[in-house]
Amino acid sequence: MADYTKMWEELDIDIEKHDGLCEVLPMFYEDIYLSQDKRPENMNYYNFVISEVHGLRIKELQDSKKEDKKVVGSFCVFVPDEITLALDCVPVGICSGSQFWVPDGEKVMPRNTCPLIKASIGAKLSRTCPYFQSCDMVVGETTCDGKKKAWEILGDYMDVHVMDLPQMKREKDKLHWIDEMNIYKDVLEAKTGNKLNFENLKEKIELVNKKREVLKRLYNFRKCNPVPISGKDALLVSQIAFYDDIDRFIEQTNNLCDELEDRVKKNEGVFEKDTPRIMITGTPMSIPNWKIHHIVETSDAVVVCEETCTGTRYFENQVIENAENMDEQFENLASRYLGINCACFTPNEGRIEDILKYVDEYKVDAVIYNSLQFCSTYAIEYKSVEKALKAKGIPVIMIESDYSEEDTGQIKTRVEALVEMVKEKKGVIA
Ligand code: BJ8
Repeated sequence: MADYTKMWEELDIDIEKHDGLCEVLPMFYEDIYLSQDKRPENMNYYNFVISEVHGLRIKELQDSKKEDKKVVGSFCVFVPDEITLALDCVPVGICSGSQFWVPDGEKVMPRNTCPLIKASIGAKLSRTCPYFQSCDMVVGETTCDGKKKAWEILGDYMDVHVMDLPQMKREKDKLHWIDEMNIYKDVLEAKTGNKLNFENLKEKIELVNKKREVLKRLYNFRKCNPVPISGKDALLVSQIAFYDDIDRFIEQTNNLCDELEDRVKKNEGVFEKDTPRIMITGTPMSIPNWKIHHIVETSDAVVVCEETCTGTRYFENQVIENAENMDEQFENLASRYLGINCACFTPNEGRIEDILKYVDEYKVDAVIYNSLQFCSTYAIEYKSVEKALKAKGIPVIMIESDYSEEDTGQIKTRVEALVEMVKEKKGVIA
């Protein structure tokens, strides 16, 4: 990586502390990612993105700012990128997945708060995340209680706009979400001086749909046996989708998919045919949270699908492109976004339907229900998911964890037991 110290200084980064962060990531990445066998060649692009995660992409954001574009950070897949992009802003997902930031988050939040929230707040407070430092504004949302209260703290440090996400999916909730998207539009228009119109919104609806389409294309290859790409690599691509330049991401991911198509034709996989196939469902996995995937894929199994917000919830369901005016565009946006089945909603049967559908589509042998510690909505929802999976004869375990490595051995033991059970069931071992 080139020397970006001057740029980081201009972003008011705590250079010394940031150096500590930059030191560990390459080793961590090498151990987890570069050690994999038979990786698709096109993963080199994503290796490069990671190697420049605090460098080139940040420089690109600064260049956009010089062209008067605003950088808008978000923490949830409900924030409509279509509106952000149509108002000539650059959206970046800034959920944090590293233990590095947790201690700083704990300075202002109770320890028994979800690590994703503590790390996100800690990333800002410690001035070690150049994405946060690049943001002209961040958009929070009223999903879980922890996040709701975190925005109040974050508001002391930067410009925060909060979108009031309904917690049910009735007609009046849809109208409320349309209203919230309109308020978001007004806030961004005031900030940028730009105006949303039918044409610029149409263009960005089509663009974001293309991003969803390519992610869906990638995931479809994971339905094959043998699987042409590891779960770790697919997760990485999804994570990068949140902050990479959208046009480049679509192009590069299509290149990767072309290679995977070729692999499938040749019956080439990254794991042996019939390797136990695991689906992960639950809370999102932000960069660099690769913990569970790494454990699974070093335990003689492969992750074939994530029913998470860094997985299917991010790209499933397109925004319908048949609108003839802006009211219809907002209606179509609301319909698509309210189709996301987050545990913050009640009832949330749609999530169970999705999980059962993916079990069939991805030929899943077992499910790992992954919940970040202290996330009560996902933890509580486990029981109904477990019941539905058991009724279908699909083994499931729940893993509650944080970003630290302390419980890795214990989790590995449980995952190995699950994999053994699958192998016995499939008759792979006597
Ligand atoms: S749509 S999953 S991205 S809210 S894990 S912070 S819920 S205590 S991240 Fe999420 Fe949007 Fe829902 Fe998806 Fe709270 Fe739970 Fe932590 Fe969570």
